[in-house]
Amino acid sequence: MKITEIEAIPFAIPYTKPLRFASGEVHAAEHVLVRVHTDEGIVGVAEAPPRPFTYGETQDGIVAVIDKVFAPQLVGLTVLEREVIGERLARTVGNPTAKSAIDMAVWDALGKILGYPVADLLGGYTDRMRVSHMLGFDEPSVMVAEAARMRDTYGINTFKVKVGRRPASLDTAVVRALRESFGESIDLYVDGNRGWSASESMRAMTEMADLGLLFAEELCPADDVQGRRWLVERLDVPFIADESVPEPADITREVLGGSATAISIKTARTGFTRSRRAHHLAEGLGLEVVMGNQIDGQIGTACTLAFGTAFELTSRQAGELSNFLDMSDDLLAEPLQISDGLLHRSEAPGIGVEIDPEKLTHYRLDH
Ligand code: MUC
Ligand code: MG
Repeated sequence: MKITEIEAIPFAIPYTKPLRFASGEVHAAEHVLVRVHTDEGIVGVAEAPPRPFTYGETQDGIVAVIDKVFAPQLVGLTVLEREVIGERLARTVGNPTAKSAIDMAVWDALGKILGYPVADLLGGYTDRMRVSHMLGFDEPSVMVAEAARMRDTYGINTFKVKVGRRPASLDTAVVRALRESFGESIDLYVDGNRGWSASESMRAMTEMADLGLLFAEELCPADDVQGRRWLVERLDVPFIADESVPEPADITREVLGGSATAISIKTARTGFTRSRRAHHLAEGLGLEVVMGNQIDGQIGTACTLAFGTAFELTSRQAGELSNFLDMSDDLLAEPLQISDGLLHRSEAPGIGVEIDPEKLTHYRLDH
């Protein structure tokens, strides 16, 4: 059970098409594979996606903080001591995806040692989630064609539309075109990645009032506290906090302050241990939850799925589990398969993923 080594391996896999949104764009999965080795020869894995526009982390920075700061503090602890591990990681501020990948790789190792899926160890609520697909910025006709492809190929019928451009009509035209093309056969919600002001957000939401949106996510800057409260009070759909709640404590502050009514839980930034705290807060505060995507690859998606399927509240809404479809390849020996709009979790111990050694050799950047 003792941790003997923690590896941080940078790799890069190109996207087939870039994902564009109000705070940035992603052209390649330049992630870090984290491997936690134990003294019985078990290896737990997870991946950290650097998102400088959201958390300030970079690929080089994640490798450095794991090699130089985190690994020396954790080697020698056992994978059962997850609260001690969390306490040591918390001595360093920031670095949410580096910390979370370590946490999830530790859970993966624990699951493999015990012989149970992490989803069962966490809660074991269900074996599947409905999938929501994220549509990045483009022309309305291109975004409608992408949604049609996702529906026809994978059976996906929930879409999160990226908004936050100026003028806002660029985005409202997309949402209207989607509703007109698919009618009530799809569910739609929007994510602004903080792109609009509170008043621009209100005008756009008024313009889309007849389009039956499920949620609005992070439309305007979180530090415009007054503007955001003003907006959230006036909206008649739940307002999802994403970038404004990187830590469980932020959820309490945002919700009690009246600037959010729902949350996105991303295992990429809160791992399993702190996502569990976020889930319990959501339950206590009566919040809707969407399992979000940090533009994860298949390993990260398997982590989101393991956590999402563990609880009723996290599996109620469709989870954002399909960004990996835009990648040209991945590291897994057996790729995740979405069909009938569903993703089933693996029954294998741990997170349930196996790295293909040849793919890792091909895509790793460190030799
Ligand atoms: C999302 O839900 O916002 C884009 C930026 C980020 O932090 O996550 C992605 C998706
Ligand atoms: Mg978001």
